[in-house]
Amino acid sequence: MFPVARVMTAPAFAAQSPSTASDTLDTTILWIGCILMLLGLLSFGYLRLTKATAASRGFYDKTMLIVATATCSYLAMALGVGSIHPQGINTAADLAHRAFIPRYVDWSITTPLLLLDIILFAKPLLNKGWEWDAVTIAGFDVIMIVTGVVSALLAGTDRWFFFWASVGAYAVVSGYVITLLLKAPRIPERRVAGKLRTLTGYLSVLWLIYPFVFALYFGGVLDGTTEDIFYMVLDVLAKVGFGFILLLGPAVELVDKVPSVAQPAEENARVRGVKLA
Ligand code: RET
Repeated sequence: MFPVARVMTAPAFAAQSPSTASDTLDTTILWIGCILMLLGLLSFGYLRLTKATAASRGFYDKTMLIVATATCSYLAMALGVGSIHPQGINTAADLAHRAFIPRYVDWSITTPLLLLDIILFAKPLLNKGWEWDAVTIAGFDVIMIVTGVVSALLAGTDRWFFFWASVGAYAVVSGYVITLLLKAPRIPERRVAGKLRTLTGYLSVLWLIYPFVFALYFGGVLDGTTEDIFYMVLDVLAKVGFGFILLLGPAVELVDKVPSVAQPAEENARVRGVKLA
């Protein structure tokens, strides 16, 4: 029903064309991304060694896993792996029209981990059964990325069906994060409540920019180099910036000590109508 676009890996045209100034700039941007992610990894490793407690170390480990994944993905992209041209390569302009597969593999691993960081940090707010909320939100997040890849690989109008499917999944994820943002003030420990507000607000604003970059690039408004710059800056802020906000200061060590403030009324609303034997 949806004809998948022609995927050409090494056509004669591409093999013969000399690399252009914008190719070199693209590669430089990807190397910068790789180095910044690596620096993030080293910094979080240092914080893990000097600051983590038995209860908080999971936050450090997840954050390190996130930037380690991104370091590999940026390295792969900088080395030219997995660049797919959905429309084929027939002219020089087609070379700039591509989707980097490592980018989407990276996002499908790291965005659920980022959400998990937020959900575990918000644990004092969460009702019984929150583990299922976490699975559901991570599931919608993976749907968001996978439909995003399909959208990137399709050409023509078919692309936009999947784009909107991805936006639908994004709305579920973002809606959940915003409920945590709104409930954050219920947490009595001021430093934990403040940090949760910052993390959820920061994530909500940054993640909102991705679909716009995607739509503007595939809609022909942004060129490949500008798209690369946007994604690199956003990725560094969403991973390294987010990691520093999460891990600096005492909040991550305190969250485990905060008593649950989950509201019994919300708990009851969920089980209303279920009779116990
Ligand atoms: C896509 C496809 C088009 C529609 C939507 C998208 C959302 C992407 C997001 C990505 C977040 C990435 C992060 C990476 C961290 O390094 C896939 C572009 C809604 C929200 C946070």
